[in-house]
Amino acid sequence: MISSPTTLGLLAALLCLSTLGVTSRRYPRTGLMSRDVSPNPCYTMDGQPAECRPDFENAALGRAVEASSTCGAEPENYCKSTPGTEGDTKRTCFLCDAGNSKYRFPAEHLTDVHNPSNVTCWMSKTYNSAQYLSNVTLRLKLNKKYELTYVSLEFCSARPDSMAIYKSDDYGRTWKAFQYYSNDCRAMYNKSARSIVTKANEQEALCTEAFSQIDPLSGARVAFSTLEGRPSSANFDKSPALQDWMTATDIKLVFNKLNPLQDESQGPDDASQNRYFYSLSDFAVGGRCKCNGHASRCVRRKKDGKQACDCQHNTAGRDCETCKDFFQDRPWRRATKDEAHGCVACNCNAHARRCRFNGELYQLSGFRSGGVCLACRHNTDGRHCHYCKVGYYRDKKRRMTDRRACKACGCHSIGSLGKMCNQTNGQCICKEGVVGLTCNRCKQGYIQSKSPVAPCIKKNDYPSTNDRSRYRGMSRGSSDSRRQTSPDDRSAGTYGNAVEADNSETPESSDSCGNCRKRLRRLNLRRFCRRDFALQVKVLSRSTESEWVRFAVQVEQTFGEGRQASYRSAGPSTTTLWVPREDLACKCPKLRLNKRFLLVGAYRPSPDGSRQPGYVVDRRAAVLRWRDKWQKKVKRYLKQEARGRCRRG
Ligand SMILES: [Ca+2]
Repeated sequence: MISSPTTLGLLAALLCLSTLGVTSRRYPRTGLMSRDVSPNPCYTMDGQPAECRPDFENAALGRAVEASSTCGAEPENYCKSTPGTEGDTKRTCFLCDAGNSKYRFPAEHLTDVHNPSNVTCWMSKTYNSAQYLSNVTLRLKLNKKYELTYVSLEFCSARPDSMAIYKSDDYGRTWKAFQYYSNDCRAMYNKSARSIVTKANEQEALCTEAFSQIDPLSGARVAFSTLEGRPSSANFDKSPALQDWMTATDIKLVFNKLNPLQDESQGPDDASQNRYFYSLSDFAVGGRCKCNGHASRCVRRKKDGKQACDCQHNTAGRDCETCKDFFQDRPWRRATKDEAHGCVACNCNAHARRCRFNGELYQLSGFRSGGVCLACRHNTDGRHCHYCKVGYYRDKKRRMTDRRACKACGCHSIGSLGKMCNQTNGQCICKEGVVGLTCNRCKQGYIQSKSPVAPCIKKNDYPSTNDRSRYRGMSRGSSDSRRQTSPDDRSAGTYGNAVEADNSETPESSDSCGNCRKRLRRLNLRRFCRRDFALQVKVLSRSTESEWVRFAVQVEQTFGEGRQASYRSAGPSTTTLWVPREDLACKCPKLRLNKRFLLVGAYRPSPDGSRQPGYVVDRRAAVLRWRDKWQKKVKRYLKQEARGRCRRG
């Protein structure tokens, strides 16, 4: 007699499927490759990541089982009832002695190789009567998360009256019921035997009264399928609830009650006192080492000897449940049949080794990229280390990925207004009357003074002859001017070259504002495509913080991509805009209180630390006074972006 044809049928099908899975993985589909050079199953032949899983296995095989009770620590007798020839039951008694290899029934026998022609059994201590409930537990530690499809038990004794299967998915800290078996579900477990699983209770354990009869007296199998009867089982790939339900690190069997033997009422005798015990020959759990679709095998880890997935697709963790360091551009996801969801490296232009994921930016990017580079090196800065940090400018002759892509501004400590220079051409901001890329020379018509506040003064304001000794080395074009006559002059660098300086100046360098105002008000598809954010804001307040001006703004609308195309903030959400003071002096941008603006720009860390919320508005951003027509224009851009125009452009 077998417990259930349907359950076993499913079991056979699962085993069959798993075998097929193994075969197809080991031998490449093309059949051209030999067995030893089988390709990595986690990648397609053309190198694309693909969902992969470890082989299906009996995860219990060879593992230790902790039994709360095992017979034979002190030799004891036990008796078995077997059907007699005339419909009666016959009793035969045996010895259990853990010290005797012939008569021992240890827990190892539960998970050894099951050979039907040489069955090995574990056996609990014997009990006086079935009336005295005695819980006996068996715990199997898998020491790794597995996704289990079945738990299968084969009995050497009669099946218990009541038993339960529990699982833990946190290495034994908490336990959940998997399945109850009882002749009376209501009395024993307060469960209905007629419950069914619906979408709403997919993680609920059921109770069945079908597998608890005393017959057969030995050899019965009870198999629990974790997926059977659960609505999402066909779509298990897309059901996190069911994936959780199947996940286990430990399985515990609790035998709550024995089945009373039919002849117990005949009164106790010697033999009846030791006919009550639990005994199983096989405890199998079928499943796969859980790797979330990102590994095809589990291996023993070198650092701690623990079993762990051999993670692919740039994932990490024992179950490939996170992204590897630096592969944080997208959130981690489990692989599915259709999409491997591998982790993607942050784009840091080869200037950073670490990055972190920012969900807000990911959403703003239309779910394309959310990585923020940390600790940009080589004097770079920004979310992707894609521009030069303050005090440096782009060397156009080198690629952005070059270690020397950013050159020091070298702004003159006296001639310039600060350490910042124009990031594109390296022009420092000069004090009045001072010119030169690094503000190291006096303008034509100006001569050097000794004042650090006004290092170059108009010729007409030049002091009388008597005072001249206070100003040195300023005669135009004079070779004397190159003399380094005092420490002051040394720090003033080449101020003495005032004549040459003026002639060699480009017209632009005298006005560091350039045409920034115009550029800031320009918005085209190309600029829109490069953005990290597009917002409609209203300016609430303004304050100055050293080199920066801080604007508190209310975000009235955010423009994303696809379904997120445009949405109004749920409530009034405020954020901070940071504008370099020197830019604001050029009216780049011209932000006015209580006015609305359309803001399109790239992410940069705010000056008071990258963790602070807010946006930096530099000269590459577009800042436009809000007009209703922008609504249409931005939506048009979003549509073009959705059609892939950005990628082509
Ligand atoms: Ca066995």
